[in-house]
Parts: sequence; structure tokens; C-alpha cells
Amino acid sequence: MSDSLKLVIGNKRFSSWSLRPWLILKFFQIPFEEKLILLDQPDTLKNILAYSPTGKVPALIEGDVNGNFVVWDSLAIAEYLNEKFPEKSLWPKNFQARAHARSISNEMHSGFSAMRERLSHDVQKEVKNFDVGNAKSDIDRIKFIWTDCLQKYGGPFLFGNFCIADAMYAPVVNRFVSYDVPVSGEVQKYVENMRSLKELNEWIVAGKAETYLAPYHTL
Ligand SMILES: N[C@@H](CCC(=O)N[C@@H](CS)C(=O)NCC(=O)O)C(=O)O
Repeated sequence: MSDSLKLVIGNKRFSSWSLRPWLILKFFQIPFEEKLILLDQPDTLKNILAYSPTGKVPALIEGDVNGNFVVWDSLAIAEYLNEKFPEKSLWPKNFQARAHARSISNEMHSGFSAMRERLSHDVQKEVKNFDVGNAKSDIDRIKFIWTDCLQKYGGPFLFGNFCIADAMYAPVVNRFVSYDVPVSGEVQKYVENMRSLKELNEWIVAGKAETYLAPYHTL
């Protein structure tokens, strides 16, 4: 029996952490089954704990004849997929570019809390003239990171070809669009390139169609 992969995710409208490994699986055409658990419901924790020990999504479940193996946390899932499918080059091939891609991915994973809170991920949101307030320095830093990568590696994605780093920043692209964050030059082009990806579009279309709410969800 061959291994099967199941990705446990939250509402597509809100769950920025779920989007990251989902986009990697889709973009690199890795077959998987999707299990969506509604966030912020009375039984959310119980439902997620049935798959993931943290009570958080995303979680990747790999099943084989010996039972299930679980990997949780977006970045750990990305690294697992990179090791499981080395032929797909989920990270850049060059080892220094790879280190750079890991640096900015980890920076995303562990930082930008002001931006994440103030510009919460909601693909149904479209606001004009939004006051980014205390998120400004996070936004400036992200624009700097993107410009630096696009100039260094020549685009169209952060390290040339689409890689895990782009997936880590995909929810930021959505936030920039939702909150009308002013972008220009390479950064604008990058946002357009990302939003033109059919895989990201598939997530956004599904998130826009969702009718259930997660009222306390902010990240
Ligand atoms: N560091 C984790 C963050 C995971 C996380 O915070 N997930 C949120 C959804 S985006 C969650 O599961 N929240 C639980 C809940 O809302 O009950 C990762 O990268 O996967």
C-alpha cells in the first residue's frame, strides 16, 4: 500500500498558517486529501486534537500500513515535504540561496506579529485607505525583503522559481490586497504574480465562498 497524505486545515477564509503547506502541496502537484476543520467553534479543539497534538492547524498526516505519522506546524510540514520529495526542489538549489530562503521563511514564521494582528488574514476583506498603524514597520521590512530577493534572484518569484519561501509569504500577499497596502515596482509585480497563481486563486475562491465565521480568529 502506498503512503497517503492528508492535510488538516482551518477555514480558508481565515487560516493563514493552513494556506502555506496547502499551497506547497498544490503547486508541486503532490497528491493529498484535505480535511477542513472549522475554527472558533465549541468543538474545534477536540476536532483538531483528533489529528494534531497541539490543537492547531495545519497538520500533515501520513498513513501507511503501519498507521499514521503526524507532522505539525507549517514550517515543519514544509521541511518534511522537501525531504520526502527531493526531486521537486521545494527550496532553491543553490545552498546559499537556500539558506537565504530559510532565513526569510523563519523570519515570517516567528515574527511580524503587529502585521498579523492588525491586518488579519481574511480573503473576503477588501478595504480602502486602511490605517496600518503599528504594523507599518513590519510592512516596510517585508517590502524590503521582497525587493532584495527579487533584485538578487531576478524574479518572478522570490528566489526565481516558486519555492517554500513564496508559500510562507502567500498570506502576506493576500493581506496586502485585502487592506490595499500601497505597492509599486517589483513588489507590485510580485503581488500580481502570486495572485495570478492558479493554486493560490483556488484557495481564495474557496475562502470567498465560505459562509461560516471564526469570530475570534485573528492570525
Ligand atoms: N506556528 C503554527 C501556528 C498554527 C496556528 O496558530 N494555527 C491556527 C489557525 S491559523 C489554529 O490552529 N488555531 C486554533 C484555533 O483557532 O482554535 C504553524 O506555523 O503552523
